Amino acid sequence: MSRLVVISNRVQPPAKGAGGNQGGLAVALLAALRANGGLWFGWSGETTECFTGEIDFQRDGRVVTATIDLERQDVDEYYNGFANKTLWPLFHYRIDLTEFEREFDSGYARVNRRFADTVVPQVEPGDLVWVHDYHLIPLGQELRDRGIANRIGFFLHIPWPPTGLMLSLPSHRKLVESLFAYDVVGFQTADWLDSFRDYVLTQMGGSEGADGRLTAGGRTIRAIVAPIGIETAGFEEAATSDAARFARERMYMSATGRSLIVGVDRLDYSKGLRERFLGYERFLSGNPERQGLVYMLQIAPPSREKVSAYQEIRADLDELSGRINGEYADIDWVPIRYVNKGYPRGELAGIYRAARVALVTPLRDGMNLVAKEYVAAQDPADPGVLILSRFAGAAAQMQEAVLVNPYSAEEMADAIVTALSMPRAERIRRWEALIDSVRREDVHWWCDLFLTALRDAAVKEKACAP
Ligand code: GDG
Repeated sequence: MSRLVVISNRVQPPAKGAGGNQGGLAVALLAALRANGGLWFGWSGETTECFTGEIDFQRDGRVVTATIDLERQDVDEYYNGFANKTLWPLFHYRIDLTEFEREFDSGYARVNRRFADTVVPQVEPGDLVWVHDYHLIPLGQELRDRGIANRIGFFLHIPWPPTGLMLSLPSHRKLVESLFAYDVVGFQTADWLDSFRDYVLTQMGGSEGADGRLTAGGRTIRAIVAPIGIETAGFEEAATSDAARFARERMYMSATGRSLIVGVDRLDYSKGLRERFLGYERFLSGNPERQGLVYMLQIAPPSREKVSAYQEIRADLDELSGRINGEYADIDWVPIRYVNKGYPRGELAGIYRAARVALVTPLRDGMNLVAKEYVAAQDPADPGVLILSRFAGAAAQMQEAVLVNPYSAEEMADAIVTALSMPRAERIRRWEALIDSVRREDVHWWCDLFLTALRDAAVKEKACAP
């Protein structure tokens, strides 16, 4: 079987992440690499005075991680700049937060070139190369320019914006053209793929062939839908581990019989935390008889703290949670416990299991792994209820959740009442349908789906060559 070379912005050395605060993507990629064996290349998260291209290799079983340090200017222009001040807000439909700066463009291009220069000597003939996410869209083109003829795939973890929004990016054409250097381009949902296809057909004079093939500028790619899953078996196990049991006990003891409503999100404006707090407040004000019988735990570890929009949302949520607590709390009850730190995976699984309801209500989200983790962590005999935003990619696979419009405080308040009063039989029926797809379409299924498309794409192209 071909070796896998994964390239993503950040790399999680396997040893460091074990049992720790690893994000869903890190867990997913490690699972793929362990199954295939291979190399994971990316930024270390560290800065250096002058870029050297020196690689730090670490081996853990069949997985080798290879990381490079970047210059401060790279981090400012590429990571904080183009990736997180331009592409992230724009691709999450937040044009009001999108910043366009030429330095961001050039920093993004420079770092993609640096990644290519450094990784090219590590790529062996026959390797499958899998590039991840919006930080590295032009990397495939940079690899081709350096003579890499391997099969190269790209997976976008976040939404693809509608064409009208995409056009507001000054370098939109160049960015999309560079995607045609890949063999396969994967999206989380049919909605994001539709938006991409629309751009290609209406803005590039492209055409559509069979089997998801899109041609533009004389080049053909296969565009597919591959919804990412979680490592379900591992997560189900984590939910009954000692760490999980201990966390659950802690929750029960401190809850004194109250129902827990949980939210777990990186502190990010796309996750709809402000709207969630307002929805919960509407629930409290509209249902005074339920006050004191429930509480919300919102875990929100800070992220991207150098970007001002993230500083603003943090201040905003501090203020809002404080106001709601000030207004509704009693001497022995606080309606919102708002925690700005992360918890180890096992504990998180226990917290999910202790929760009667999960609020997963992003305003826009590529997929959302928390929704799947919550389902995987439930007690089959007495499962909790998932309230899920219609605008999360996960909604396409999780129709048995209680689906809500996160912009509507009333809908959210109604959904909380529905969830809290849902009879056990209905909770079990919905959960069984949800866990079925979370188990079937797990991270291994996702990897196989993408990598099979990538292997097939190359075979078909060779077969068609004159
Ligand atoms: C992008 C896309 C897409 C959070 N707090 C803790 C913790 N987490 C973990 C969760 C989950 C992960 O972080 C977050 O995953 P999401 O899917 O919600 O979101 P993004 O970080 O925005 O990721 C997203 C994803 O890529 C994968 O394709 O689903 O749409 O935006 O796994 O559990 N983990 C631990 N402690 C915490 O306190 N251990």
